[in-house]
Formats: sequence, C-alpha cells, structure tokens
Amino acid sequence: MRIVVLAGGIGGARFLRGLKSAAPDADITVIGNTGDDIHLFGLKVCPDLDTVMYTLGGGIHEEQGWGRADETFAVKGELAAYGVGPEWFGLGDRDFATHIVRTQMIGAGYPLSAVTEALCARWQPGVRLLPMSDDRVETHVLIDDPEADGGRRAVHFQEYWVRLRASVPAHAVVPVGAEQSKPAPGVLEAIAAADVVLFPPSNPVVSVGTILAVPGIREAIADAGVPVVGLSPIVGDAPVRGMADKVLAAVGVESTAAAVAAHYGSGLLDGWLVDTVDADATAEVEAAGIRCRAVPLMMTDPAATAQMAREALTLAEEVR
Ligand code: GDP
Ligand code: FO1
Ligand code: CA
Repeated sequence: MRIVVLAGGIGGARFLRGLKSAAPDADITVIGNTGDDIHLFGLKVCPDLDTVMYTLGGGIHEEQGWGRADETFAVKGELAAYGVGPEWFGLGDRDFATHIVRTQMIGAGYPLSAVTEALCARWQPGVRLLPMSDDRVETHVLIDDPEADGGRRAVHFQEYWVRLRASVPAHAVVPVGAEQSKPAPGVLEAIAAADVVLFPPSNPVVSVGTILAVPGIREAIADAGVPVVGLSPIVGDAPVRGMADKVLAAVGVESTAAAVAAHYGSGLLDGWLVDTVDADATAEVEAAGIRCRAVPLMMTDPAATAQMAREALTLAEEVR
C-alpha cells in the first residue's frame, strides 16, 4: 500500500511513528512543511523536516519533541558571548551539524529535496521524506505594533511561535513565496500514485495549510481519486499541544474538531477522526459530507498511536 502523509513537526512525526508500526509493509511518502524554515547564523534550519527525520531515525529529544537527544549548547553560549543572537531560538551543538551540512550542500547547488535525502541516508527514517517545495517559502505572522506604519508588522513564524509564544493576536498568517513555489520533485508523482492520503494531527494552518498552499498540491490530492483521511489535532476544543488555536483564530476558524474538518472541506477530506471526548461533533462533520468516527486520539504511547493509524486506514477503506 502506498501512503502519502502531509506532515508538520511534532504531531506529524509522532503519528508517522505509529503509522510505521501499524503498516510495516506500506510504502510511506511524507510531504514535509518547510514554511517554518528559518535562516540563522548563515545556516538554513528546517525544523519540521528535522523533527520528522530525528523522530523516525531515533535521534529526537523525546520529551521536548524537537531537537536532538543528549544535546549540549556550547556553540549557542559562545555566540551569545559575542553578543550574537537571536538568543530565543535554541540551536544545540548536535543539531548545528545538520544545519551546517544542509547549508553547505545548498551552497554547492543541491536542491533541498536532494539535501534532505542525503541527511536521511544517515537517519534512515523508514519513509521517503520530501520537502513540500525546493523553493523558499516562509510563513510570516501579522501582529500589532504601535510603532510601525499602519500599526502592524509581520514577523517570522518562529519569532511569533518561539519568542512571543503566540501570546499576541495574529491578524494574518502568510506563507510568503508560496504562490510562486513549485512542488518538490516527486511530490505530485507520489500523490498521483497513492492509495491513500493522510493528514496527521498536525497544525491545520501553519503545517498542513502551508503544504496545501503550494500550487498544485491541493489539486493533485483532490484529483488522485483516493481516500483522504485526517485526524484532529484539536481535542476537547483545544490543541493537545502548542498554540494552534491562535493561528486558527487568525484564519477565522474555531478551535473545535468539527470546525477544522469544515476548514479542510468535503472537497478535500473524505474522512475525519475526532477524539472520543468530541463524539458529539461527528454528526456535524458528517452533515458537512465528511465521514467521521470518534476514537481515542491521544498519542500517549506507541501502541495508542499505532491504533490511531489503524483507525485512519480503516476509515479510508470505508470511504473508498
Ligand atoms: P509542529 O510543527 O511541531 O507544531 O507539529 P505539527 O504541526 O505536526 O503538530 C502540531 C499539532 O499536533 C498541535 O496542534 C497539537 O494539538 C497536535 N498534537 C500533539 N500531540 C497530539 C496528540 O497526542 N493527539 C492529537 N490528536 N493531536 C496532537
Ligand atoms: N521550539 C521552541 O519552542 N523553542 C526553541 O528554542 C526551538 C528551537 C528549535 C531548534 C531546532 C528545531 O528543529 C526546532 C526548534 N523548535 C523550538 C521547535 C520548532 O521551531 C517549533 O516547534 C515548530 O516549528 C512549530 O511548528
Ligand atoms: Ca512546525
């Protein structure tokens, strides 16, 4: 079975681990979000691709969910001693090596897709990991700034998320460069050849939404004619982790499992899983033309996560 998964960072990566154990013989292609990418200290950092690669490759800091296990921060400390920031983004020594290799290869002319493949040769994630695009796409968030022209300014997504902790209102979320971007080599081919497309419980706006903003990807999924099934990242009217409610508000979507399903829409989604605490929402989702089931959706351990993946594949068979 050929499965295509559109993934952000932590939610996507943890789900993929469950999917691999639920479907060990499946051929899994992951289309990763690169809208979170940021250039720091002259290096290109791809947080969501790295989170997937480290999680599936066994190098992730488990509790934190991003960055490397057994990490040290000597380089960050030395940079700070020179007064060189930003100090709010925690790049560890082991992680730095990944960004150095990536930046060196890009400087030598390799596209991000080829670089990602080279990095994965070390980590062996057991899936084909493709960036959504080789072109630069950078998510920016529009926030209030009384000092700026018009009273607002745009900040990089990481500044909004990590430095500001999404504590100020987001008026708009813009994937800068998306309109001019092209899907990376292999992305449209993988979608066309898929037997099923899954949206893991990733952020619907800044992870899956950004991938769908690359021209051609949404259309390819709709045209593939195969089941498209998603899992809600919203449980009990709040994100399980992180601040997805803040970016959902920016696009005018309520933080409920049903509202997220409606946001994707029946033109794209065939099936949607909500958590058992949101069982009341199934009728509303089905009324919108999307088959819906309520099952446990907390990725508390590998067995629970694998069961979520099995439920998603079962729902895919039901809507096929
Ligand atoms: P990020 O790029 O690291 O923010 O990760 P993703 O976009 O892939 O996933 C973030 C989303 O994962 C958040 O909105 C969380 O609500 C969701 N999430 C995290 N853990 C769980 C879980 O155990 N169950 C569900 N249903 N969602 C989860
Ligand atoms: N998230 C944080 O909350 N604080 C950090 O200092 C931080 C550093 C970092 C470094 C490398 C990396 O791959 C990810 C990192 N993240 C950090 C996570 C990441 O930026 C965000 O969780 C996601 O992009 C949000 O979608
Ligand atoms: Ca992310």
